[in-house]
Amino acid sequence: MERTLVMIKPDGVKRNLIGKIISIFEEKGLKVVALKKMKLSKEQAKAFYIVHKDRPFYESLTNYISSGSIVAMVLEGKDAIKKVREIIGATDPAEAKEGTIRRLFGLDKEKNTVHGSDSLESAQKEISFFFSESELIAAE
Ligand code: IDP
Ligand code: MG
Repeated sequence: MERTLVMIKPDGVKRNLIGKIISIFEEKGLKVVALKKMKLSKEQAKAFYIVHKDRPFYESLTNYISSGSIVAMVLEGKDAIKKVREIIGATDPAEAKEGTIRRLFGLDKEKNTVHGSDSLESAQKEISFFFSESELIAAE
């Protein structure tokens, strides 16, 4: 079984979409392994998105991500990384396929409601960014 990191971004938490978003993943057969709500500092947001440090949107993105609470969760399932990316949809909600979370709830290319790891390597990094080993034991 594969694990991936999903983050509900501040726009999703602010609009009371936590339950709806988790339901979508559960209905597609993904299991919640670990879950937490927290507010990231600007420094933590910059560390989480460090791969984008040279992109023009880095400053605005990290201000936004640290502007309110987020929900981080580890989801498990067959091909979880790819499956979650499909359920989330394209970065720009306007380009995301019908029925995807970003198409349903995303506000714009930055405030697109959810994050999902894009590879095995980033999933491992992002899971350990939010969760310690002892928080990752229970899969049932
Ligand atoms: P992804 O989340 O679909 O993998 P990335 O290109 O990795 O998209 O970008 C990370 C995040 O940065 C996006 O989810 C979005 O919040 C933000 N972002 C990406 N491109 C832009 C942009 O052109 N303008 C503003 N924000 C952006
Ligand atoms: Mg990405």
